[in-house]
Amino acid sequence: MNWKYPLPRIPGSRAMVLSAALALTVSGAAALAAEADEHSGHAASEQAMEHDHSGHAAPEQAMEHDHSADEHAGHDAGAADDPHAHHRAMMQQTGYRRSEHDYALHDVPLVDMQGNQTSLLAQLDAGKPVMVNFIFTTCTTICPVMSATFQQVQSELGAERDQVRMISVSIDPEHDTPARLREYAELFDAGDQWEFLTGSLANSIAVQKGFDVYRGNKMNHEPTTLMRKGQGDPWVRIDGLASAADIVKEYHAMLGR
Ligand SMILES: [Cu+2]
Repeated sequence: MNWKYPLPRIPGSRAMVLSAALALTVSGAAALAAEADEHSGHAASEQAMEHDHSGHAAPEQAMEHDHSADEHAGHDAGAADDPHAHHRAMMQQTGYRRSEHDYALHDVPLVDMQGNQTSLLAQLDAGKPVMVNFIFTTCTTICPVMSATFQQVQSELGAERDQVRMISVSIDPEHDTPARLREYAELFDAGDQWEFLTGSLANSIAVQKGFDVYRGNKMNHEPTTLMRKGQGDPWVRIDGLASAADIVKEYHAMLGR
């Protein structure tokens, strides 16, 4: 284990994320969230307000009506209501579900964390196996866990990491600027093989819909990891908070070794 701690103000957070990724605890994630908020300089009140502009109307949102109502009720009352109940319940689930899919993906314009114009297919069809997840940097629930899991995956892969391309797509691209994504990538020691992508909100949603992970509201997003051996191969979809060991196991199975 060679975790670095580049951010002295949050010495405990990395360990918390890691332990959360292995044995999820609500308190650990909550503590991480609080510390991450502190680091990013976003007061809790600002974050609560963000729930508002995450409410991009969509058909799916109707199904989450109760959840949304809770979120809005929580704005004035501070933390009285729990907008993260959905995710907390999810984080207490163990195991994951594996399935295979052929997604008809369109070549959506995106922006990488250096600010360069790129596109979904340019990122995916780079002649390497790919792993994809969806995150937003101010998420205080499952995204820190998923990012810590990717961090641990790259660590477990060791030198083999150079053969895979790991991609995290922001589902809050209006907030997740390239600079913000670089900061986030550094927090998780992202190696050269791990790219973070942003772009317009419409394009982020298009990518999410392409992978059937769009849930109408960033607060409702689910922990899903997708991987593909190569162009033309099926996508292996991992639903649930799989451990790094599980993801590496599925990755190796997908490669056929
Ligand atoms: Cu999240």
